[in-house]
Amino acid sequence: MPKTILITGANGEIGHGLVEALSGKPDTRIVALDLRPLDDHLAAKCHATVVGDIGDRDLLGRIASEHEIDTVFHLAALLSTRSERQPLLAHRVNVDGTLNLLELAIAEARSEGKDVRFLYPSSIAVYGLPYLDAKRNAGKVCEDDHTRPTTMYGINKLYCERLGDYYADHYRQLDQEATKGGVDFRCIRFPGLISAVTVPSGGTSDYGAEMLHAAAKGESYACFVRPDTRIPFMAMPDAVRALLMLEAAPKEALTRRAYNIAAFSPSAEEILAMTLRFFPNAKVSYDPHLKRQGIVDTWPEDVDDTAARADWGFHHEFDFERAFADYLIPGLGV
Ligand code: NAD
Ligand code: AKB
Repeated sequence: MPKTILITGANGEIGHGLVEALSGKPDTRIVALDLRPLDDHLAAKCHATVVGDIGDRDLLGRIASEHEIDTVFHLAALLSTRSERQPLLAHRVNVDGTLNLLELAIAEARSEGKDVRFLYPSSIAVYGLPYLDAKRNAGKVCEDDHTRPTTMYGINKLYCERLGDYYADHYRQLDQEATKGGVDFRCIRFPGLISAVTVPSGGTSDYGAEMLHAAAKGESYACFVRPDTRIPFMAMPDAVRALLMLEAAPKEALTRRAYNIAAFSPSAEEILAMTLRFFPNAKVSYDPHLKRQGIVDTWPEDVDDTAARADWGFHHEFDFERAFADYLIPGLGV
């Protein structure tokens, strides 16, 4: 029996990498859902594609009745900058939408008497360092420290992690009838991701990827954060590989539900220096945006990913140097 995987937000940056990676696996059927039609080359790799809103519970019900879902990768969300611009919409999509997907997963688990794996991409935005010196002195932040986010997006992500715990651990306790199967919720707190094939939009870590993609196109770029701004980043292939590794990990090996993962933590100035190595004519200026700067100033400079390494063998393949030399620059196709 092939395994059926529902991917929400499948047309986004992670979705592009995930659909490609999963389509190479035998006995896997991808059901892709996004507000926007999937790019043609991605749609061709899916068993079914649905254009629609994760807020539409009737639509989710129809998807569940047409497909026996084994795993959900719930990627659909509004990212941090967009969420600050439209906080009510962000709450509706990021929280209510996630609740709808968790309901779909638990209903599927109960009707089929099996565990449904639920992979949730959280973010370094769940952290909130109160001021710059605290950020600079915090070192590698562990999962249980500094979880006082100040953005709608970070608050949404942290709360949805808790919702995942609830659906996995507590949802059944007051139930009269004991049922087999439940939601096996697993979550990664991703750093800012940089892809060679897609350009981000709506996030606050976007400056790294935007700088590089602008340089590759010969366009000038005004970076919206100060040169000394430092947050964790990761190359997209490592992020997609991490999701697949966590999905495949045996349940008994997992000691927590939400895991940090890390790769490299350059400052904006160091990203520019690396970009100039490959594009010496890149035209980059700094024009810090007060609010966006304020967001990244609360995110950690680095995170501790000891638990991910110990529990499910996470390791990054791309450090800063290799991410540019072996993945980003060749993938940009210039
Ligand atoms: P993205 O913005 O590229 O993709 C999100 C996708 O969700 C888009 O294709 C969009 O059309 C879709 N979408 C938005 N609202 C929807 C709705 N109501 N119904 C259905 N689809 C909807 O984002 P991404 O970079 O691919 O991120 C995927 C997930 O990973 C998000 O949950 C994001 O918070 C998380 N994440 C991303 C990063 C990063 O740097 N890219 C870092 C940490 C966490
Ligand atoms: C954003 O900037 O909102 C995302 C993230 C780090 O979660 N890229």
